[in-house]
Amino acid sequence: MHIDHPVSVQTSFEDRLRALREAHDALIQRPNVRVAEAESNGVFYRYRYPALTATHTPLFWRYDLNPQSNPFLMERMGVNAVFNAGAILYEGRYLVVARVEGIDRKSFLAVAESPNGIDNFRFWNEPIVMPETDNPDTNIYDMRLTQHEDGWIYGLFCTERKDPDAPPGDMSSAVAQGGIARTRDLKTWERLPDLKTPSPQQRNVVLHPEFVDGKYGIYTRPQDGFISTGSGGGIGWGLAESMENAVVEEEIIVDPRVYHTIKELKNGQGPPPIKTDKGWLHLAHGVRNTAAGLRYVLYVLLSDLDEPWRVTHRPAGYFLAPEGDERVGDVSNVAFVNGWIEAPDGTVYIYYASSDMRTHVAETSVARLLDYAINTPEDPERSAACVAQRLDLIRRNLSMM
Ligand code: M1P
Repeated sequence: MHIDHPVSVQTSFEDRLRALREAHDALIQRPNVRVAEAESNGVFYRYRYPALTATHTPLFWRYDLNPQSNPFLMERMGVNAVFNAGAILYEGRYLVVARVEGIDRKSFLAVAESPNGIDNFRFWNEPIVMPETDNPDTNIYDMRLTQHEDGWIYGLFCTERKDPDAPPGDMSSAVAQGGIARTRDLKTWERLPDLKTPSPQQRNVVLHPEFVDGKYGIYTRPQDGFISTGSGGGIGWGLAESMENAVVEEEIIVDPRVYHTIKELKNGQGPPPIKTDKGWLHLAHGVRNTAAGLRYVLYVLLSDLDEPWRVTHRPAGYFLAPEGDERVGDVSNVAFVNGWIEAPDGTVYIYYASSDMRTHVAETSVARLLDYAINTPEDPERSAACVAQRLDLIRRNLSMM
């Protein structure tokens, strides 16, 4: 009979701890590598390794490191995934607020910091302690960070609670709403009341960085149910007088769902838009249904500088779709984004997540994104028109050869 001795000897515990620490340090310190020129479409560059995974979380979040209470040095509280990260350049530091999902399925939010925005992401010692409202959240996730011109950093996130009207035995029906908190240092957070809108549910709610007509501009995603947007027509927009009691009385649709496109089923604003001299650059996600389930991809929009709710350019199709290993995870075939950072030199780091598992970084620039947004043809919505569009490109190219 094999007897598994609880370690028995202190050195075994120490050896195992040393091995875990060495592996963890090596992971955190591994330099990330931008893909080769020919592996990029020129619009953006992927990096070879994920920027953040469950394994990047500190050992002391997962293990009881006391040999007396954990003689086998077993993981006590595992982490399942690190994904859907908000991002901000804070006092010159590259910070993301990641959605960390425990193996108990509950998500919480935690700051990880990198010296360069690409690699060496290290979590701060403690996750964010997000105060609850009178109606406690069951789950919180997907924070969008906005440095607002009022001086606060706002974190808007999804708060999910069990549907109080769910019939007995229904353990799935839930209600999603826009949670709001603000901070000055990303350490101490003040929770504000959830956003109120005319829509039954909300997810993917994002605060515009500047006042519009003296009010707070808020991107919304009206939805009838927890999963299905139902009659919710796309990415919405509304104004709120204050963030201390944020109410959007009227929602308009700024980017609708469209038949036979990458956003036929659902869409949602990603991070807060980036201001440029040609308009506001937006990154969003679009969802379509397939025989293999939902497919989430990222797309770009450009909107008017003075009227950010008025979209001026809609490049056709997706900007980034999950590929290779990115396509596999707890929710496969998903690319999702809620964070990007514009560096002082105009480089843009996009923190996208794959398949609800891990966080990646892609690199582009404001100049490239503007060129892409302005010069990529819009979707003409019919095969024949798409062929005409492509023939135009082919013939112009051939005429130069
Ligand atoms: O599972 C994919 C994504 O599903 C939701 O996004 P949406 O509301 O657009 O369907 C979110 O729960 C998101 O966190 C998740 O990544």
